Amino acid sequence: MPSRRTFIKNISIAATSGSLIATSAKAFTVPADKPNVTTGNIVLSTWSHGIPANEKAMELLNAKARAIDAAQQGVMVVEADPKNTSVGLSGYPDRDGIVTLDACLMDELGNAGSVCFLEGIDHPISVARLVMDKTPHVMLSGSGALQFAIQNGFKQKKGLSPDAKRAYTEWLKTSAYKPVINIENHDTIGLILRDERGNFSGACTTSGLAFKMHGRVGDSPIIGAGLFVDPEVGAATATGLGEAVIKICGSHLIVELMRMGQSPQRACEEAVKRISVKQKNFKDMQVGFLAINKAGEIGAFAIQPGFQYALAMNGKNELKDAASLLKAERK
Ligand code: SD4
Repeated sequence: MPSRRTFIKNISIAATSGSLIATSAKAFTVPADKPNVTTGNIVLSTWSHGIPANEKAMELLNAKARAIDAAQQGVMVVEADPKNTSVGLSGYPDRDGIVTLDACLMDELGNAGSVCFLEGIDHPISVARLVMDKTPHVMLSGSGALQFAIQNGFKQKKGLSPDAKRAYTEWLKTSAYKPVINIENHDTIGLILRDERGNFSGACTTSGLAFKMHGRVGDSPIIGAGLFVDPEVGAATATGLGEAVIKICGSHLIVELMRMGQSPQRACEEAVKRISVKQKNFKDMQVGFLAINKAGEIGAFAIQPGFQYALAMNGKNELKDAASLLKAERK
């Protein structure tokens, strides 16, 4: 154990040469990365459905809309897609045959709104927005979230999309409950952005794991897990097995690492590494992270190969492959 004097001395040395992380065992520094500054609007989002989401968000940013409006309306494009089986009401149901939705957002001031375990509403992200704007709370769940949505003019819809109905009927043949992580498929949309004035915002929305237990809530509506925005530092979002992300407070961890000087890429890698160290079954799951910092640098990293993300900046909107901890042997 270092003496108090040594500890304090270490702190002052660390404070001059980088950022300090103190644990119960020791204090150590995180060497700062040198940023490459990028100007202009940047939108970053998960999976190939991020392309149309980015397009919408960028259109709004170019028209000088508020960062939060751009983030919200970007993910609404995906929520509204009737072919998408993992976001919005066309998503696959839980094991009781009911689609339950999770969504959250954070604005350029660090305000937050969230809904979880919400049934029958087309745009859960818009309900989350109202929670943020109109209530003293951050998160509403289940029947309370639904009641609030209906009071605010949302219409409740019942039933499954034809695709979801087919998949559910097939699943019922075995009813084997084991989360199958869509390693190569798209799932949650997490969208984070930095506008040309340096404002950050983010939005995250999903129907969650297909055939999950009724009542299961993943990382996507949890501030600090599926999404985190800090106006002073940047933003991060997650996709994949929510249970793994919640256990390390993934998005918050990444933003804190960036606060201490790590690049978004290194911070995403560190978060994935944290999962691999703490969670023995990490080889059987997929988690992907995205991050963006004040300088306009971006980061993307996943456990498994196959995680794609959409990046819009400098007049382009492109789908990219994220690097991963594990090699491509699964493909
Ligand atoms: C969740 N991260 O609910 C979300 C989406 C998901 O496979 O399940 N992806 O955990």
